Amino acid sequence: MFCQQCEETARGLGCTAGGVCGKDNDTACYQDAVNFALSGLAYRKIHQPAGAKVPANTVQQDKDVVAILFSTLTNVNFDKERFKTYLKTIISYRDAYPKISGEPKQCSWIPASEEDIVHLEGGIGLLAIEDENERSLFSLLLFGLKGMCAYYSHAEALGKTDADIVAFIYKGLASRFEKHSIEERTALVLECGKMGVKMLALLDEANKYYGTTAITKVHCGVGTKPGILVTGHDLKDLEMLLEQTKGTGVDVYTHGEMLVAHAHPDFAKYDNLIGNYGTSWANQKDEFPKFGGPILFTTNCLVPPPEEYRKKIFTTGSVGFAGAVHIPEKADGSKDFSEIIAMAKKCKAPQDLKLTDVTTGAGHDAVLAAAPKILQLIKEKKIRRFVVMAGCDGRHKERAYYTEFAKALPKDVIILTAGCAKFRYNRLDLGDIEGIPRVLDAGQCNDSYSLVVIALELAKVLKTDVNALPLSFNIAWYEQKAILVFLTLLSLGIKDIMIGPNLPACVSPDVLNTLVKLFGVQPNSTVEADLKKLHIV
Ligand code: FSO
Ligand code: SF4
Repeated sequence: MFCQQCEETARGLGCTAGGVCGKDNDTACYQDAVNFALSGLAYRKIHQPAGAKVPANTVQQDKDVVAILFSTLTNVNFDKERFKTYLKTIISYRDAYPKISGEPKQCSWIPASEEDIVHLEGGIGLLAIEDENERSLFSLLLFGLKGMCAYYSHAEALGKTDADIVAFIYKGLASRFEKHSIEERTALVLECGKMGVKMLALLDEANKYYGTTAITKVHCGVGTKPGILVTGHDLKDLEMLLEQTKGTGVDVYTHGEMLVAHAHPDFAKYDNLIGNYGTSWANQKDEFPKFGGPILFTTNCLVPPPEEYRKKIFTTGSVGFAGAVHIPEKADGSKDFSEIIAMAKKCKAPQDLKLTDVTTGAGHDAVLAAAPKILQLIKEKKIRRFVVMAGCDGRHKERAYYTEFAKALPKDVIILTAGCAKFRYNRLDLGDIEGIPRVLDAGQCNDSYSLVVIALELAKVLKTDVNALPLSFNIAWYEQKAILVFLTLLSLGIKDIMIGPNLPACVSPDVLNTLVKLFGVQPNSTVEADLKKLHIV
C-alpha cells in the first residue's frame, strides 16, 4: 500500500505497512483500485463521441460515484468487503459505456486477481504516476475531489444537487488518464478550489433545511437514562434517530462535529437530545468506553475500536467497519434504527466526563446579525483582528500548538473557527469582547463557508479587499475535506494562509514553490514566530 492522503501519514511521507489510521494494506489497495476504476469510468463517460450509445439515466450512477469516492476519505470506511462490492459496481458502470477507439488501456482495466489488487499490480496506485509533479498535482486534485464528494453527499441528503459539481468530479477523475502539461494540471487543481466555492455554498444552502443557527451554549453533562451517541456530520441521520427514539426512554447525545446540531432551532425541540459528549474524534478511544451505550457513526472520523466497545459500534452511509452493524438507507431514503435503540435500552447511562459547556452556532447569519456591534468595536479598536483557526483536530502531540496559539492571542483578537480543530481551545476561558465571544464557532468543517461569507461581508462593509482586512488564517488540517476547503480559500484569492501542523506529504517541492509564489502559503512554526508572521503582535 501507499497512502499519503492525511496529515498523520507515516513519517510525514506515506503509509506503506498499514495506516497510522488503522487502515490495513488490503483495504488501502482496494481503495486505490476503486479510485483507479473510477477514473476509467469518468474517462469513458467524458470522451464518448457524439451519437454514442451511452446510458440514458445516470442518477444512480452519479449518486454511487459520489458515495464511493467519499468512502475512500480518511477514517470513513475500513471494510474491505464493501470496497470489493464497490469495485464491481464501478466496473459495471464503466462497461455500460462503449469502449472509445484509442482510449488509454487503463480504461478497460479488470483486476486479474485479488493478489494483483493487494500488491497494487497494473499501475493502480498513485505511485504509478512517475513524474513527481504530475503525481503531486493529481493527488491534490483527487484529495480535493474526495472532500467535495463528502460535502456533496451531505447536500444531497438534504435535497440539494448541482450538475456542474458532478460534472467536475468526473472531469477531475478522468484527468488521471489524460495527457496534460504541468500548467494544465495546476489549473485543474485551482479549478477544484473554484468548484469548492460552489460546493460549500450549496451545502450552506442545504443546511438551511434545519433553520439558521443561533449562538448557543451547549450542555455537556449527562442524564440518567441510557443513550445513543451520534458522531460524524450527517444531520439527517441525527434527525431520523431523534424521531425514532421519541418516547422510548433512550436519550441521544451528539459527539464531535455533531455539536452544531444543538444550535439549529429544529433540533432544540427534541427533549431527549441531551447534549454533547466528549471532545474531538481523536480522543474517542478514551471517551467512548465511558459512554456506556451504542455509538452511531454517520461519517468520519472513525478510529478502529478496541474490543472493549467494538460491539457497540453502528455505521451508516459511507462509513464501514468489518463486524459493525451497518444501517442501510431504504429506497425511500429512510433508515431503521430499531437495532441500535434496542441495544441502548440494555445499556447503562453515560458516565459524566465533567466537561464544561461549550458555545457554537456562530454561522454567518448569527455573526452578521451582530455586525453593527462588531463594526463599532472595530472602530473603537476594541476588536483589533480576527484569526481563522478552522480545520481538524488530530492525535499528535504537536497539535497542542493550537491551544498555545489561542492562549497567546492578545485579548482584542477574535478566533473564527469551524471543524473539530476547535476542541483544542473551545474550553479555554478566552472570554468575550463586550458580549462578542472570542471564539466564534460556525460549526462543522462543513460550515467553513460561513467564515468565508463573514470575511467577504466585512470586506464589503469596510470597503476593502479581503486581504486588506484585519484577518489572518492559521488553518489546521487532517483529512481531505480540509484540502478542499484550503483550495477553496485559494480560489477566493486569500493570501498568506498558514497551514499546519505539517504540509500535505503529496506536495512536491515544485508544487510548494508554486503555492508560495501565487498565494504566499506558509507552514506554521512556533507560536511566537507565527503570531508575528500573521501580523497579530
Ligand atoms: Fe474533523 Fe474528522 Fe470535520 Fe474532518 S471529524 S477531521 S475535516 O474528518 O471532518 O473536522
Ligand atoms: Fe496513512 Fe492517513 Fe492514508 Fe491512513 S489515511 S493510510 S493514516 S495516509
